[in-house]
Amino acid sequence: MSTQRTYTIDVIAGDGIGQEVIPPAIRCVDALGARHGYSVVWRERDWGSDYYFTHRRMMPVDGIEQLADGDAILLGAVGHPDLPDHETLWGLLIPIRREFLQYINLRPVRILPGVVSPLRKVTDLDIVVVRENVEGEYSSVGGRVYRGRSEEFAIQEAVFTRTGIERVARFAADLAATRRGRLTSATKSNGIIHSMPLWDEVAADVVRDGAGLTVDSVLIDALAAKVVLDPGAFDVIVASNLFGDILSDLVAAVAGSIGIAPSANINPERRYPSMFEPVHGSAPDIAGRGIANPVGQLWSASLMLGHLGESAAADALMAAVEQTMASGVLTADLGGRADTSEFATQVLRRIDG
Ligand code: GGG
Repeated sequence: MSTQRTYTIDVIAGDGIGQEVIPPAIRCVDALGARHGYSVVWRERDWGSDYYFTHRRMMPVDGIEQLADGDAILLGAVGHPDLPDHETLWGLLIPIRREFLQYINLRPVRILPGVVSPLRKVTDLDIVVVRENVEGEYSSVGGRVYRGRSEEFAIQEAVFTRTGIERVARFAADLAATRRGRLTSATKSNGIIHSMPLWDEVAADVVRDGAGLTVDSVLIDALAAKVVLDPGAFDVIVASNLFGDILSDLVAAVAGSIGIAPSANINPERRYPSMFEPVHGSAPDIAGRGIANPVGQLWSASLMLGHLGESAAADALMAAVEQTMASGVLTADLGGRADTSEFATQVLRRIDG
């Protein structure tokens, strides 16, 4: 009798460099499967901006239902220079996060071997941003009136619920307890007078009995400065949808490049598939040149393997990535000369041992 574990994973390479960084991730996950006793049925979805140009939508009407019975989703990038960014995001990425209640967006960042921070004195950086992922400032509540006229205005509401804040704060506190025990909550309750005081109160309630945790609440503007000046002082940062998005790009840039940063959009209850995607977008400026850094995608694939319970394979993938980087094989965004394919070949060589 076979003991092989099989996973069904939907893969949406999407746009731009998503098409270039997804194939190495698939090859690595398959190569690890051969060694670690699992196999993957990849369901490749041709969704994204090219799909939009033919169908006037980013994914099929029943796209969410098509994904619902999979074990996980591996996403590349979305965004096209000929389409408004809100069309591409709200046509694909955001519906998946919301429909599958992926309310945690986990964004770990650290300085990987072989990388020198652009701020040379920064050598100590190991932070996880826990971003609230289905509400907050990313809300569809609002509207535009008098389009194109001088009287035109837009109203954009942010939606913060007690449940939404509580669950993200709890997840972040639990995570901090498994790490260095330090939790920072990003706020702006001095200027945003309704939602942010609620954020502060609920987060404080959640962590009140967080035994052994050091907890603080820092205004987002001061926090942005502090993570640049002294990133070593931070461990886990919990933030709203928008603040978490901005902070994680900032921290990734300080750690060397946005190209390395992974993310996991998690439905912690496992009622629905979770989605794994690099933090970077489709990068039209470098798309098609084969020079994209695949590390953010490979690290995201490692997070996916960990979520599926394949922790040995997840660790082996990151070990292969880190050994490759430590050997001096780096892509151009990190000052190296390797292209996407050469980097992937080196990682695969290490996986194959
Ligand atoms: N890797 C997925 C991607 O293309 N992300 C681009 C982006 O702008 N994301 C915004 C967000 O995460 O909210």
